[in-house]
Amino acid sequence: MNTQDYIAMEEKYGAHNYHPLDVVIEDAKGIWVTDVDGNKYMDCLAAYSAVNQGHCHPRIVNALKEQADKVTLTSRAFRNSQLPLLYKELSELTGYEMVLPMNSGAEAVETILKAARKWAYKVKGVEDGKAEIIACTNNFAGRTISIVTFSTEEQYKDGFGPFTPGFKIVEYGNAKELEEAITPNTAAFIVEPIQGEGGVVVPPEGYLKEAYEICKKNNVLLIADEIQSGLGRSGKLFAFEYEGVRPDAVTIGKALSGGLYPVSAVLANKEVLGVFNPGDHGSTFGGNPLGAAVAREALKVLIEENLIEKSYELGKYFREQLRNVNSKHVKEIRGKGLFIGVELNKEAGGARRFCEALMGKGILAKETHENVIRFAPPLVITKDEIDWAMERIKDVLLID
Ligand code: IF1
Repeated sequence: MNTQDYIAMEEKYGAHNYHPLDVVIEDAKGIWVTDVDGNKYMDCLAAYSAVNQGHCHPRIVNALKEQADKVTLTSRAFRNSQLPLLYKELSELTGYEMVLPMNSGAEAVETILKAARKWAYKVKGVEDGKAEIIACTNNFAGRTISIVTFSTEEQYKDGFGPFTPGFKIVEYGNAKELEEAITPNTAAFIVEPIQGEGGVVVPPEGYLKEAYEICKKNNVLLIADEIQSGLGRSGKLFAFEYEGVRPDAVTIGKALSGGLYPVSAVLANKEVLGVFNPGDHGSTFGGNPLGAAVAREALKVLIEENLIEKSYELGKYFREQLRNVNSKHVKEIRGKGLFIGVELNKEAGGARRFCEALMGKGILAKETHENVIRFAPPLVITKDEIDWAMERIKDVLLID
């Protein structure tokens, strides 16, 4: 079978809930992927930052294989020998007292929404059923009905009502609006320190610090959704570090497993995660030993291979090289670390055609929000490989 055969089969039997590029990947290693026709591409999306450690990192693959031959799933009705070690290692790495493990990012977000509401009732003293949570315009936090309730992307909500009450939206980057939206019933403010799907948007300097102070002043939990921006993507362990704040809770996922297994988690101190009592919340696979073993090794690779520092340094280099291309199409180049967005002018006709042209030159990148090309390769990329990519990106940005 060739590319077209696979595409025809996928289109025939699969729900059409995506519009992927017509590349059928069969093999992947590091930053390179190979399609079924033998064509090789540089992956500049890294599965939306789930493979920060590079595709099929040998150490993480081995951790998966070894654990798969021991025990993979016990349910949380019993204990296992990997989860306590993941808890300890995550707590020591991040400085948060407690961890609640889940599987997808959306489940981690749903978990912290529940914890924030329960904290509001049990700790803050908000009247039962009245808790409010504030989110930002252009957020992306997952696809469940409660999470799309606070999406500002109409398509993500269309046809999925009725929605979950208790959410408010404020403009991303606008601390004044946040302060005005807070009431005595406000439980939490959830925010991405850098918005991914929103178009790799870095908020104005000082915004997160101001939001943190407003939350502190009003006894409101600050939740940082670092599922995409976290774990080295921004050039720091967490993007919130650029503002020197310590959110009350952090959601992580994606690269927590290096792309080998769905693992996500909520990090917080006892005051927040201590609201859960046995039986309040959970999941069949949440905290399973296979995912825990994979996540432990994925974190070790991140630290031992200095991927966070590499993301910082090579991200700076990559953005400098992009700024040196004098393209009439480019409106703004932004991002932190290897989390880069190239926003195009409206006249450029949308980012999709540039992504298709990049694919023709052996680079896989994904457009976001119509006019932004996102460059977010695995953090194992080298300077030479960035130079290789830049030769091709330059040609594409200079097309008519
Ligand atoms: C899709 C977007 C990115 C996330 C943040 C939570 C989640 C995500 C900041 C939920 C997930 C994924 C979902 C995937 C595509 C991708 C995406 F385009 F949808 F918005 F990355 F920007 N918080 N993002 O970025 O995590 O439940 O997916 O594990 O749904 O198409 P998840």
